Parts: sequence; structure tokens; C-alpha cells
Amino acid sequence: MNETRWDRLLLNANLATFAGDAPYGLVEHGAIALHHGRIAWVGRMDTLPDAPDALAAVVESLDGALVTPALVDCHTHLVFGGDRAHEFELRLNGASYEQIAHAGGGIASSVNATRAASEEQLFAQSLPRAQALLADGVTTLEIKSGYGLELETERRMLRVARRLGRELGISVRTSFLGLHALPPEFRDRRGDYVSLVCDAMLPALAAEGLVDAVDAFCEGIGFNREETRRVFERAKQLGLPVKLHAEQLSDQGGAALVAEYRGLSADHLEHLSEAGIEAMASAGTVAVLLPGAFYALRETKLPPVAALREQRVPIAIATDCNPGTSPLLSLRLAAGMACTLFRLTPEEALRGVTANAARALGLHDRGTLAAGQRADLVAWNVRQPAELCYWIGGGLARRVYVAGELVSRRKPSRRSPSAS
Ligand code: DI6
Ligand code: FE
Repeated sequence: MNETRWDRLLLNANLATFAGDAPYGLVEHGAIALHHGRIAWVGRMDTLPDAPDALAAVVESLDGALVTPALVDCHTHLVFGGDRAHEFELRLNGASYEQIAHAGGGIASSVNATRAASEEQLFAQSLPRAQALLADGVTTLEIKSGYGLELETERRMLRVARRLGRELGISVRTSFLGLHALPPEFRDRRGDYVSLVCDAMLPALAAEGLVDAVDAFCEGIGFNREETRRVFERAKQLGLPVKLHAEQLSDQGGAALVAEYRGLSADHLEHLSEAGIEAMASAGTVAVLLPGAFYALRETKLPPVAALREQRVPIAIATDCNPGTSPLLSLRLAAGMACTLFRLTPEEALRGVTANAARALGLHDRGTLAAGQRADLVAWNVRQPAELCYWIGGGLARRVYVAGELVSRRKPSRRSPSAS
């Protein structure tokens, strides 16, 4: 056997590479070679340097299936105890998210359920959620803490996040979200809680290798700019990148603050101002839009997509998977909602769950199909990229590869849904 042969060669694919200038970076009648966990070659089949069998140990035809980079979900709160279906009912009866939070529900009720759950229970409850995302094409997943609000439970959440990555064989990036809500035991002692987060919790969890980035909820019902700045300063000292829940329910100037720290992303952004956009544009901070929360809260104020485009701020889309405002288990559906609700083009939405989502996590080795990138990719049961945003529901991911290895496989459907 020829030692220099590629591990695997996929033929007859419609490749949405998100590299190059063509719409979607599309390469029709394409081939893609995987070797040692990386993409070794991408291009049109008729430009392959030799006969397929001479080039690779395993050769497979995809019969014209669409292949994309595997999806990257860059904002989730996927690890939590319990659920909040009851609050869903309350909201349908007219209660607002903020009213429920003020009455002791909301994030606080998930904090109680999460504190009460053992590590094993938290893992068992979170695993099916991560599996659902994976089955729908996600192989890189950000997971935040923030339902513990004390050291032990925050640690437990982050350990569960790491374990999900290990056991599912996917990439998990963790964010410490100590400033998510004020824990009830610190009522009237806000400053003390912020000090605890900055001086004890964050340094301890960072030292244990559990923190890849630092996030906060900068909002009227969350933390103000000065409190957020304190945790950002500590993150900076520890050499950790920052990101922020900003301008979700009101304009707090959070986007400009996170841009000042050259943050990875500012997320939500329905109430983002022109000044916030400019600050993000000059800092290279990614705008992460979360249509699941917009939908579930029945918001009406749209994020300023046209202005973000104009200022060339990269846009990413994520599920925000969480028990309160976005119990969403499909990133592909989030991309579709970004089109329908926020008027992104399907190409923008799909870049938003691949290349730009990777950038929002500070990862430069994934999110496009190009030689040298990680071989994280999905072969879909559709032919055209726009179909990934167009179909609502349905398990469309045929095969999911992580670092060149098949991790999830569904029966190939002979036809795309459009042909049936
Ligand atoms: N914004 C969100 O979308 C989630 N957290 C946040 O700061 C919601 C969290 C929850 O309601 O449980
Ligand atoms: Fe969130």
C-alpha cells in the first residue's frame, strides 16, 4: 500500500466551502480528501491529480450530496438542571420574562435546580441536548456556566461541559458566566458577589483549566457596565478572552465595552446602537445573533442587521440553548430563523454557523473547507446550501465527520427532501 495515500476521499459532492469568492464558496462536482484529521485537498473532481483509488485508502461517493464545514454553535447554556416549561406557560398567559425574573423565577429557578443536581445527574440531563445538536451537524460547541453562581456548582457545570466534549468526541469551549444573575444569598450585597466572582471563583476555575473565555450578562436585570468591567479586568489579567451578553433587552453600552477589551463577540444585540456597531467594527468583535431567544420571548425589536453589514461586522448565529429563553436544539433551525426573522440571506446565516461562529470562539482551524483545516464536516441529505435554512425540522445530516472520523451516520436518503 502506498504510504502517502490519503485516509479518505469523498467524491461527487456539492461543496459549500465558505472559502473563496463564489456564493457559499460552492464547488460543484467536488472532491474532498481527509488525512490525519485534516483536510488534505479540496476541488473539482475532474482536477484530482490521479485516479481516486491511487490517491486514497477509502473512497466514497456522496451522489451529489451537499457537504459543508461541520456547524459551530458559539453560544449555549446547554448544561443546566431541570426545565422551565412552566414559565413558558406563564409567559403565554401574559407574564414578561423580566416579571418572572423579579418574582424569583427565571434564571434563579434554574440555579436552584442546577445546585440540587449531582455531577452525574447534570451530565445525564445535558447529554441528550448535546447529542441532538451533534445529530444536526454541530461538532464544536460553546457551553457557559452561570446556573451555579457559587464555586462548587459553577465548577460542576464546567466539568460536565468538558466531559460532554470528551464522551461525544466533539470540541467544547467553555465560558465562565459567573455574572449571570445575582444569587439570592447576595441580595443587597452586589459588590460582594462581584468581588467573589473576580477574586475567588474565576481565578480558581481558570487555574483548574476549566475556563476558555469569560462572559457576563450586561443588562438591567443582570449586571451593569462597571460590574462587567471588573470581571473583564480580571479576565485580562488571567489572559482569558472575553465576550458579552449585550443589548438584549435594553441598550447598556455593553457592545462598546466588550469591544474596548477586543472581545471575541457581543451577543444578542437587538438594542445595539450605532456607536456600539462602530466599536465592534474597529475591534473585530463578532456579532452573535440569537433568533431562538427573540422568537421564544416574542420580541419585536430586530437587531440592526443592515448597519452591521454596512460596517462589515462579521455575523454569527447560535442557538443560545437554555432553559428559559431559548430551548432550541437545532443550530440549523437557528440559521433558518435568522433568515426568516432577521432577514439574513441563507449564505450569511450559513457563514454565521460555520466560519463566523468559529471566529467568535477564536478558532481559526475550522469553519471552512480548505486544505489544512480540521476535517470536521457534514454530508447532508440535500443538494443546495439554501435548503439547510429552508427546511424546518427533519434530520438532514447524513454523515458527520470529526477530525476525519465518522461520528454520526443516518441512512442516506436517495433523494433530497425536495425530490420526494
Ligand atoms: N441571556 C440569555 O439568553 C440567557 N441568559 C442570558 O443572560 C437566558 C438564561 C435563562 O433565562 O435561563
Ligand atoms: Fe445566552
